[in-house]
Amino acid sequence: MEFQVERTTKNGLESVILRSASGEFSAEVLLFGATVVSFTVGGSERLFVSDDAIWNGIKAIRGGIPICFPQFGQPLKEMSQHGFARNSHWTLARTETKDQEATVLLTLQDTEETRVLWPHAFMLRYRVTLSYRSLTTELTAYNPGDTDYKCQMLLHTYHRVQVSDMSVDSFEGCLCYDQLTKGDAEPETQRMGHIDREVDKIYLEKPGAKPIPSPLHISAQEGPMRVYKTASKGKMDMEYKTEVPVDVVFWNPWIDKAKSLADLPDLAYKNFVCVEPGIVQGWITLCPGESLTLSQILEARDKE
Ligand code: TA6
Repeated sequence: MEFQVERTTKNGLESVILRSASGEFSAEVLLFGATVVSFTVGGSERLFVSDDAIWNGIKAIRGGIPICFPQFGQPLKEMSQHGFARNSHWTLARTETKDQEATVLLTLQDTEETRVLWPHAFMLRYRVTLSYRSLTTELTAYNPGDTDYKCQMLLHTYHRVQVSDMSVDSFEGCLCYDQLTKGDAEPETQRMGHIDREVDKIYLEKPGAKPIPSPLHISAQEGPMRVYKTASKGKMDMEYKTEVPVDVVFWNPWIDKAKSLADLPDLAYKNFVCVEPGIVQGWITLCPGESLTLSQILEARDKE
């Protein structure tokens, strides 16, 4: 199967389209925020992007796969929620096509502006690969500097679904921290992840707790989606890496929170669920010369 790459623009923002020559599969990633804004399978869009998203190259796009780095949420108040990667202008480093896939590599490194927010040298490489039925997004953070830094990272993926007919299989038994109640983390009792109210849960992967399945299975009208997640830490450009646990955030704003988001139509909460692999419990320290990689594979299946 032949794949192609095309540089273009979307709503005035530079983008790269990856597609199979047949047109059966495609993906589009912006240079702004390195945000993937489309993944289509058989002509069906599998990611959600808000109709009210703001495409001004300043505010992060509401939807697709925003990148959260160097923080998730806003533990460091001097930096915006979810960090600056998702509203920074990335560099297109390389595109590549092979007989079974197409890849685009985007990079971001520290600038005067980022050093004001976060006083560290860093390099991010984001590899987006489209292949048969699958979209792989791999984010690597490097420490090219001479002092340690601590970071978090997360791929804030918006899946296009009808929440009334959607389930995630399965967080059952996984350690769950509920961001709404902010109590102690407890094992999830629900067999299937459903949405019938505001949900903002962080499932924690840690020694002694039930591992979060990889893949997670999202069942939806649009067709099943499998979400694979892995992370590793090592020395830059050296083979040996150690595995890093990957947490998963499960979010839908529901009615009231949706109304509070200016870049989301009031009723759009019905049309997406966020299943977000990331490294968000505590911080990962990268010593000079170390790297941290988070990978997500979305594998779209046909409607059953
Ligand atoms: O991923 C869950 C979350 O942290 C929610 O608490 C909600 O704030 C969501 O991210 C969206 O955040 P944003 O800054 O994109 O509006």
